[in-house]
Amino acid sequence: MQAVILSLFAVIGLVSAHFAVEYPAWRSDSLAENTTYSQWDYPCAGVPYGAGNKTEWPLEGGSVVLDLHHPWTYLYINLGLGENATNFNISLTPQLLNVTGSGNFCIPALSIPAAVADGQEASLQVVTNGESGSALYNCADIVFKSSAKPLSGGICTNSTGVTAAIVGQAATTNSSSTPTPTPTPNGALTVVSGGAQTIVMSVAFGFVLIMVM
Ligand SMILES: *[C@@H]1O[C@H](CO)[C@@H](O)[C@H](O)[C@H]1NC(C)=O
Ligand SMILES: *[C@@H]1O[C@H](CO)[C@@H](O)[C@H](O)[C@H]1NC(C)=O
Ligand SMILES: *[C@@H]1O[C@H](CO)[C@@H](O)[C@H](O)[C@H]1NC(C)=O
Ligand SMILES: *[C@@H]1O[C@H](CO)[C@@H](O)[C@H](O)[C@H]1NC(C)=O
Ligand SMILES: *[C@@H]1O[C@H](CO)[C@@H](O)[C@H](O)[C@H]1NC(C)=O
Ligand SMILES: *[C@@H]1O[C@H](CO)[C@@H](O)[C@H](O)[C@H]1NC(C)=O
Ligand SMILES: *[C@@H]1O[C@H](CO)[C@@H](O)[C@H](O)[C@H]1NC(C)=O
Ligand SMILES: [Cu+2]
Repeated sequence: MQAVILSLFAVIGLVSAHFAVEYPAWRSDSLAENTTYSQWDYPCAGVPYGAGNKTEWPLEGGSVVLDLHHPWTYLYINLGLGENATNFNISLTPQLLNVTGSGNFCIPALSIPAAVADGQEASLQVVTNGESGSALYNCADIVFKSSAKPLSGGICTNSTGVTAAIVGQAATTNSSSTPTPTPTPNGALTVVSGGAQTIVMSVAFGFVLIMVM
């Protein structure tokens, strides 16, 4: 399988080169040809902690600017608290995004579903994947600062034709018509949370619903 991926990649070459994190500053340019970094490598493309700079990020959530190179990509962004975090177990994109188009994509302010204090060190893990399911990774190191502000205007833009949609939510339906798994009185609903994936199993209903978030 890996051989297939590698040979495909060799054919496609660097022309279809993955993605870049423009803001906050990524740990290192994982696309540079003079390194051993590879965006296929979990969790941070093989770039060691400490290789890059730390960006001050607002406590209430900051901006993320990506340069995407594929026609479309699934995107999720995870947060790991602490220095040299290896466990990126806080999802900042609870709903999987399908970003269509290549070029700049900016999320103006991602909210943080955890209590963070001024000076808290953390790392962002940006994950993209396509149809095959194989993922690409990049990390950016941040320090939460009450004085930091989200990006405004100019730097935070979406290139023409770059749009995002939440996977599984058709444009014609609204949230009240989205089916929601309901727990049964005897508690047959089990929620297993692990990393970026949440698996909801309802044994009583006789079906398994897997949501990749
Ligand atoms: C790789 O090349 C870039 C510019 O081409 C340079 O800035 C960087 O220092 C080089 N890195 C290594 C590890 O040689
Ligand atoms: C870190 O910031 C310094 C100063 O702005 C810059 O020269 C250097 O290239 C940055 N390092 C990385 C890995 O981006
Ligand atoms: C970060 O953690 C990894 C894995 O535990 C370890 O190998 C590495 O030396 C650490 N790096 C720093 C700068 O502490
Ligand atoms: C996330 O991982 C950290 C470090 O392993 C751990 O201390 C923390 O309890 C975890 N948080 C959640 C919500 O799983
Ligand atoms: C994601 O977007 C691409 C391009 O617009 C589309 O072909 C694909 O079907 C979408 N995937 C989902 C799950 O909506
Ligand atoms: C870019 O597009 C996404 C999804 O369509 C949207 O949420 C975001 O606000 C846009 N960014 C800017 C700077 O308008
Ligand atoms: C959402 O869908 C429901 C059921 O189809 C409908 O009753 C409701 O008015 C819709 N709400 C909005 C805001 O469109
Ligand atoms: Cu690529």
